[in-house]
Amino acid sequence: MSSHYPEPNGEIIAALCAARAAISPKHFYDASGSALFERITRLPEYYPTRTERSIMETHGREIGNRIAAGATVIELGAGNCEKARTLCASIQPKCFVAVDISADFLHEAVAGLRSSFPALDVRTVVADLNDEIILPADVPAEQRLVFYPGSSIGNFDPEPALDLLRRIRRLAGDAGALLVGVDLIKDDAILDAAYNDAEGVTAAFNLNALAHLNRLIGSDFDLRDWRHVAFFNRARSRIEMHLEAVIDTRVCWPGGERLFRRGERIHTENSYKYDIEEFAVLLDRAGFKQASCWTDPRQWFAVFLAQV
Ligand code: AVI
Repeated sequence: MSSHYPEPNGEIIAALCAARAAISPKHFYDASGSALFERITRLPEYYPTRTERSIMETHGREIGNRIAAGATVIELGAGNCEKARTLCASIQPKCFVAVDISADFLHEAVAGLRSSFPALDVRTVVADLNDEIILPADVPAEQRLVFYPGSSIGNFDPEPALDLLRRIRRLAGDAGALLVGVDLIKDDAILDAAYNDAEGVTAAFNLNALAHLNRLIGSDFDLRDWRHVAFFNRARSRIEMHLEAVIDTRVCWPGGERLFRRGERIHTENSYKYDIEEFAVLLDRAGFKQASCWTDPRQWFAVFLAQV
């Protein structure tokens, strides 16, 4: 195993070489990964997207009434901007800023938004949410609504999630708000099925991280040597996704290599599931002192509007 490499690949390689090998979930989202994720959101087993949508449809008017008119909407992890459409139609912001890690996907998505809302000032910012989120200087600072749907906050471990909420609090400013979707704790069988769909789209999404890494660091992962593993870890309240070597396999990259034994895993993602009170406490600790929450009849998913 080799462990000392110059940035930016150093971090990726150090994680691959760690005793518990890992790939950051941000490496899921190249163009193919973003397209696969879109397919996941439409799968029968993957309930979060449609449950969140149903909450927004049922309670959209009430949510909209609590948000200042003329706000600037900043969507984090914007992806295809589909969720922003409904929000923009109901609260009619002057400015919309789509923030995402995948540049290609983002530019395509906002083109559609611009043609549907010609008067809307639409901006794009390519950013990694692990860092401070810097917007162009002329994005209005007042009445910002940060929109973070899809329970993507669940992909951060508890401390980094709190740090991100604090960065969002700074981004929103003193008169701003956060509208955030949060997946809730439920039966193992429902959770496990959502991350092990029958069609194998989630497996393809997970394996695609290896193809992405091959391009990023010049490694030679053979996707056929790996299988998708996902399960709910109730003690830690999170779905864990891993890639497991199905044979002994040696992976090489310029300047290094690692032998993975059959059964050895690379941890690729955590997806935390919260209970409502626990998430409200997290918002409070991040500096959002008032929060309202809407949920679906089965209490599978929650949408919080958090104000400073
Ligand atoms: C983006 N994020 C909220 C998804 C989730 O459910 O944690 C990513 C995902 N991973 C597998 N399926 C979906």
